[in-house]
Amino acid sequence: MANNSGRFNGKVVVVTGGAMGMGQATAAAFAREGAMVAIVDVADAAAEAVVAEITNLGGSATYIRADVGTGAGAATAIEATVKAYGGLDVLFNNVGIQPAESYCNAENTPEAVWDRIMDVNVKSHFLMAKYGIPHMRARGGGVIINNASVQGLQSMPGVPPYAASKGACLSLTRQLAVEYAHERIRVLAICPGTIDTPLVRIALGRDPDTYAANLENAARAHPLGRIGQPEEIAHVVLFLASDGASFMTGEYVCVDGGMMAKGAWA
Ligand code: BMA
Repeated sequence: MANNSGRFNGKVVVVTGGAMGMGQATAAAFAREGAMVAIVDVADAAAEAVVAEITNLGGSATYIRADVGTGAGAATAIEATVKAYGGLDVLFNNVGIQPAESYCNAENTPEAVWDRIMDVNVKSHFLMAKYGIPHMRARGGGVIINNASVQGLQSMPGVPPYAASKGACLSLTRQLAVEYAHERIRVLAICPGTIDTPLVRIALGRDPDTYAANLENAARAHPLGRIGQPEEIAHVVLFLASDGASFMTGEYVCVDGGMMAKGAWA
């Protein structure tokens, strides 16, 4: 494949939510560097398009349809990956949702919205780890990277389940890291700021009249003066999954244009 550095030659990588946004960019980046990539999602057309994009360039990718917020879905995703590629080295727990109907205070948050966000954003991370770790052990180690958010570190009005899910991702990252370090399984998290993805377009475009203003505000909240691109997340995930990060585990990395560095008074 073009630009193959070989950094991930022979490695098997699973990306949940791999059809779009950060998942798509990261799946493509892993494939460009030699990995065999299982793209797990429920958005068939978008996922097939990512697979076609990768395979047309000579890379290896396959689409696995599974709802990883359920035990059966996560088990299927891992089994199908191992069947396709013979093992598992890297798990990017990327999938996340922040649906328009979730923007409200706790009193008005329907229980079903809370449950769905928790299932997709955090339970899926647990379930994919649960079913994936035995296969990493069989290879003598592996890397799990959880996609959290700056919203797991600081907060704002209107996001109770989303914020709670992202805080939980960070705690789970630390816990798994401590538990499995002795088996050479490293566990890390990233905290993206606002990234140009379908999730963020939904978030900023809840009211189409204010979309442009919201986008400008979002850009201003980042000291670098703009929102991020999915490829800028992919670069960091690949580094964390690589041997270059061999002494990192249990840590999160903000990829947020300086947002978390900025004081409220600044
Ligand atoms: C993300 C999403 C985005 C938001 C960003 C920064 O996780 O919630 O909608 O812009 O955090 O707050």
